[in-house]
Amino acid sequence: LGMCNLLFVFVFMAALGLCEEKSNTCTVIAGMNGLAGTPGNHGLPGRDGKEGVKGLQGVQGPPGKVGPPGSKGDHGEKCQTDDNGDKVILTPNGVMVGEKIFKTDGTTGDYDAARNSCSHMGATLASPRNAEENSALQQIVIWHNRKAVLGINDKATENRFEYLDGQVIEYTNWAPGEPNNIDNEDCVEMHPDGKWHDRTCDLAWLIICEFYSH
Ligand code: MAN
Ligand code: CA
Repeated sequence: LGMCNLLFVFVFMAALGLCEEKSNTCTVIAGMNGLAGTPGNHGLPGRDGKEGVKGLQGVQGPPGKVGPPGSKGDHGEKCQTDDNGDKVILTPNGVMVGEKIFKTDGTTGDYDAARNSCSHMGATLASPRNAEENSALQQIVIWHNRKAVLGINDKATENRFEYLDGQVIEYTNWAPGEPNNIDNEDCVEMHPDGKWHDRTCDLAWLIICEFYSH
């Protein structure tokens, strides 16, 4: 054994002897503070908080369902082709053919009333002067399903049918067997088929006037 080891053993044994001798009175010197412990477990949940402030308005939602169908609209304007293949603009109360406009307000009256009514509107009683005008006028007669009186008569001379200005008519569309003057008939009516019949002037007809668009 070297010197150093001998010394170590000596000191070690001496220390043991000391403590054995003085074990009842051994003073314990306070140690250093320990390290901090690990964090504790989570605590119990807290009580409910107060109600929060109102949130912001949300974004617009998706479009709603389709609504129910609307009510029926007014009669619109009808562009149609007449019996002769001519294009006419037809409304419930009027038809435009060439530069002429046939128009009714739906009222009825005898020949004198019809003539006066049209005159008051700055117009004349409807007088179709060709097949195109005749079929255009016919559309209104069909629409109202009422015979109309024409601005044509043979009041002055029997069987000499003339327009309101006194000129002899240049176009006719008599029904078969007409005019027959069966009752001293000086006035002319149009039926829904577009054909003409001479009749007495005191009947009640649909009043249709003619205007010029220029
Ligand atoms: C029938 C036909 C016409 C005539 C009328 C008169 O309809 O004979 O020609 O104008 O009767 O009521
Ligand atoms: Ca007749």
